[in-house]
Amino acid sequence: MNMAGKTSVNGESNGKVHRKVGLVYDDTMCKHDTPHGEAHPERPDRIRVIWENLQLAGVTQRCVVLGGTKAEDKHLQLVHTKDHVNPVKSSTNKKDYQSDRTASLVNSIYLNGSTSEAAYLAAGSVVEVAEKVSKGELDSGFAIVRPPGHHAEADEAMGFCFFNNVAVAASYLLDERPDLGVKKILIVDWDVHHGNGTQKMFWEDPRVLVFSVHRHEDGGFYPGGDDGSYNMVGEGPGEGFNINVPWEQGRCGDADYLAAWDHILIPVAKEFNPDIILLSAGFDAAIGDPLGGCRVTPYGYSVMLKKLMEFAQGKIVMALEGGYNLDSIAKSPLACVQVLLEDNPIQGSSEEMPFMSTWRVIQAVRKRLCAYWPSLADELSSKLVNQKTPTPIVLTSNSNSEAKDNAHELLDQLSKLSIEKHKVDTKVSTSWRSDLSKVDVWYASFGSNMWKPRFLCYIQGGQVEGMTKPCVGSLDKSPPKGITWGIYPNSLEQFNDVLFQENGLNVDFASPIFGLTALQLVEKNGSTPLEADLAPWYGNVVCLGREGDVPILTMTCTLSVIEKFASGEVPLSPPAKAYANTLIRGLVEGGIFSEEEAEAYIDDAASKPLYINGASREAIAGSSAVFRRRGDIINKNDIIATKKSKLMKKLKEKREISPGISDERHRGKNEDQIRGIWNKILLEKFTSGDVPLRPPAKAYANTLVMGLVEGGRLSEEEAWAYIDNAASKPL
Ligand code: X5A
Ligand code: ZN
Repeated sequence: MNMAGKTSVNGESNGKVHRKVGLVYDDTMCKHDTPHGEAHPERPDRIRVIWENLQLAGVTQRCVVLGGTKAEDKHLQLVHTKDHVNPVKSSTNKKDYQSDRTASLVNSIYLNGSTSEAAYLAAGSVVEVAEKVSKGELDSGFAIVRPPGHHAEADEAMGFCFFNNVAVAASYLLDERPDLGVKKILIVDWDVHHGNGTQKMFWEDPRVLVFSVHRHEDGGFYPGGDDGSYNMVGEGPGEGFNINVPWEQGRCGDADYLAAWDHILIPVAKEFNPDIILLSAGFDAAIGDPLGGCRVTPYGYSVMLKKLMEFAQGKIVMALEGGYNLDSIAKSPLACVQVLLEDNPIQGSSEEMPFMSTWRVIQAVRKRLCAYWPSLADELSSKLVNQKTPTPIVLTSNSNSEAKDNAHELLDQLSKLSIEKHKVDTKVSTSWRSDLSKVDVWYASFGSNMWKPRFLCYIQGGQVEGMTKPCVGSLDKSPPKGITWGIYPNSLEQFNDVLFQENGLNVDFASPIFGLTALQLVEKNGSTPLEADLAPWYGNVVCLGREGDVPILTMTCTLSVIEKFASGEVPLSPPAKAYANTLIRGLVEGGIFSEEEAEAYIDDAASKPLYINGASREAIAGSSAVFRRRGDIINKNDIIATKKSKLMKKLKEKREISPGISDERHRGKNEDQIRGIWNKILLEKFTSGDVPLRPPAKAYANTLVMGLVEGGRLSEEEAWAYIDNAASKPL
């Protein structure tokens, strides 16, 4: 057997040379903890879950595992003052932090008897990996350390940071190890917060190019002030060697970060041509992070990292900074280590477009820095920049209050948000929007909302044909990201605003109509009713499944409403013309039907009696699936055939007259009220899935499939399998 090229001591297997990746993990760093065991987002479990997940995935065996190394004082003092280093060092012996809780929590810092040891290990470990990578002993490495470092300034601990681990390592390479030949260092800081400490330490140093992308919001986001602005480019010889990409808003995701990579960082890195890259790898811009409010996925992180591997022969040293969602912080670092190992093609995709504000920021950064980096000089093409919908107006609060740093307090607040609670409660009313704005859901459109302009009215305000009055829109008018016809990604905040408006309620409610408790319930049970008096019609929220971690929600009418149809209390009759037109537009927009076909389709649907029996009653109550069976898929030819039937013609005529105008039960009702009744009826037909073999349900399934296919994520077959699977799962 010829083993050549299969295995070798140099990490070669299957003909592929694997890269030598160093990992530092040392349990001692877990001993840094809050003095009285109070909950704090920067907690020991952060590094534990990263490590456990790497082990679980079997990557630790394929890396070079190193224990922690303590930093030397003289190396810390390359960037910190003695007066800063010494108190941290001696904090081990001090007991005053234990007796004075408030002092210990000042400036987003806490100490216990092991803080000093952990801080020395964190800085020393990054130095160790940086040295080994510079020497070529390792190709790259990841120091899984805490406490983090990038907020720490020369003489100040802040933002959970004591020593600036990455800055210490950079200075060590440049000032202490000229023998290693490292002359130019690129520091990339993708932690959601600005790396204020690192910026200051290399402010006048052209050997270190500091790049930080962060939520800024004009100085409103931690650490705040002007330091994180794109005008901060460095000074003296360091002028042009400091680059800030300050997001104007939260909720930035893969598309926003990758746009910053493609249009700022990567072209500059090409020009700068670093000898090594140090990565301040916080994972608090990750989707689900309680502090960050952004939505970068593991895939996004891996692509950002992969793009950096093109430089410095892939010599990258990752150092953990923030990241406070234990689930996200387990996944994204694993995705990154897999990139460092270069053994897997990157899995995943992003359909989102950058926010308008993202392009604005990128343009501003390029303009400010193009004097130093000629590759930034060109105006971005308007085609690129206009890929996204209007400027989002983000009204949610982005306070950097300490309360928000405290996961416990945050959870406490969230647990107070319940659908049972609609009384004005000042504490809740100030927080529910910002809290729910960070929770992602997909809104699956139905009925008239399948016509995109109509749905957008519920988000952005306005009125389209077929609406009786203008919508105010959501208080957060930022456009849904990456609209795919039929399914709209959304925040739970906006979903609430759609529910409010669909039910004729004001959007300035003091509490959500559908909060986190309700979200949990709907995911568990498949559907959940809202409080009856608040939501007379669309009082049922249904979970159609999940796309990744994000639940797909829609709303239907309740069983009691369907019973009203069944009993004849609310009569069934074709929809009003304007409303039928809206539905037709939606169907045509989806590309399933020509206008004629869509008309026939609606007519056909309107001609069907509301069929309701025990089983479908149950289905509505459980509302587990709008598309119950595979055989329920629309057959376009059938529709076209139906269209030609005489019955269709009759029904069409009937519709054009006016909805059931001669009906006894309409006496005393005005046109709007009558139309309202028909609207609900048609809505019900499009949503509940109660009527087996009823065309609207099929069409709806089709639109979902088309949306998924259009998004480029799935083949048609895969999309059907996905929908079928979602529909068949008992939720
Ligand atoms: C390293 C890091 C965040 C500090 C937030 C303090 N620090 N409010 O993510
Ligand atoms: Zn951070």
